[in-house]
Amino acid sequence: MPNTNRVHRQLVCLPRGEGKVLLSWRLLPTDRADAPFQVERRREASDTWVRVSEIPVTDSTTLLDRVPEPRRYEYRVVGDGVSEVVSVDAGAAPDIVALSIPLDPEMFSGWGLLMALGELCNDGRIGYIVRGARGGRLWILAYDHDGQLRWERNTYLPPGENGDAYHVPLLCWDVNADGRSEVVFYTGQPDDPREHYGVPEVGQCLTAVDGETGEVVWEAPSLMVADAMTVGHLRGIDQAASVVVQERTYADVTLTAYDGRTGAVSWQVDQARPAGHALDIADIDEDGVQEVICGGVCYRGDGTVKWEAEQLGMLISRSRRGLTRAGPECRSGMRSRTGTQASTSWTRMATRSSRSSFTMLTTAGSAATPLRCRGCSRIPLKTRDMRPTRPSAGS
Ligand SMILES: [Ca+2]
Ligand SMILES: [Ca+2]
Repeated sequence: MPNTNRVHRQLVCLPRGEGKVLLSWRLLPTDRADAPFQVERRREASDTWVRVSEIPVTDSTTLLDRVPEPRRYEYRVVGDGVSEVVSVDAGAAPDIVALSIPLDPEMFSGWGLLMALGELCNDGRIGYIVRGARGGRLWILAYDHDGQLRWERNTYLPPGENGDAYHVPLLCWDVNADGRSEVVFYTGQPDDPREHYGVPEVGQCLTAVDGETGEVVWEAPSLMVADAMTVGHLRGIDQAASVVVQERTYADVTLTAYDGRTGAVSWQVDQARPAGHALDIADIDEDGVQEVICGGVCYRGDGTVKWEAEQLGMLISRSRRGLTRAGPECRSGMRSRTGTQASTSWTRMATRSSRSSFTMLTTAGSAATPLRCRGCSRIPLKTRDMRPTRPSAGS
């Protein structure tokens, strides 16, 4: 018997002009790599589905359909279960926008704008968590996959010193391993007297709320709002997560790891070197425990230093905030020790791409054949890292 249960496959249908519709859907972890899918179409409000895939789709999760008339149709994908139904105007102009959600222009035209994605309702559908500003305070708003407002919370935080909120981070994750997603952000008090959030304040907290309801799960007192935040599994990939925050960016930083189950501080380190917008967590040695990489320093899951990169490669211009350029050490070559050749930017690039590229970087100094590139005799450079860059909002 075929499985007729409803399965959320994140089906996307986009008009591509001239009567064409592009469909894309998700291959689930429980699907075989060559799982067969059939695509079905019907006129909107019709009861009759028509199969449009001539043969089962087994080598991709996409299909380009040609419709008989330039009108609105509904689609679904049938594999192990039946996907959600998605409506599309096949006669519309080609578009790459799958979903447009209008937002309150008053709240989202100003200084607070930032968005994160996450499975708010634990149902396989991605929701949207948006940071906005209202009445001079930061707000967090959670929207369902279809754009319906689910909940909103006033953080009571004022804007930053520059009238912005670049460095007020936000994330969504199941941090306490109960099978439900949380949204984590900073909150102040209703009577917060500050004009700017960048000064210490008693009563300020790092707060985790339930993704579906917005109700508080835990609050961790925090005098400062950290510049960056990330989440990972520092006790083991199958254990509850930790939330790691980084205070300050271009000066010496403080890293704090919070136990995702309770919000208790697991460890805190003062790092006597600057960082950047590159706070990362990854299991770089594949031992099942993720490491934290910040400003060229790699920390084990318990907060002890695994290795520290030599300070080279990239310098930050303090006169022009956010301007990244190659440092003199890089142009003149460098001394090397195994496992130390990663600047902040390199580390970030490596941990976000693949383990192989990380291996390339960390063994460059000890490899029999040193890697070469333009402008540097020892380590590879990529021109995109030499360009001026702007700090990313909220990171
Ligand atoms: Ca949870
Ligand atoms: Ca590891």
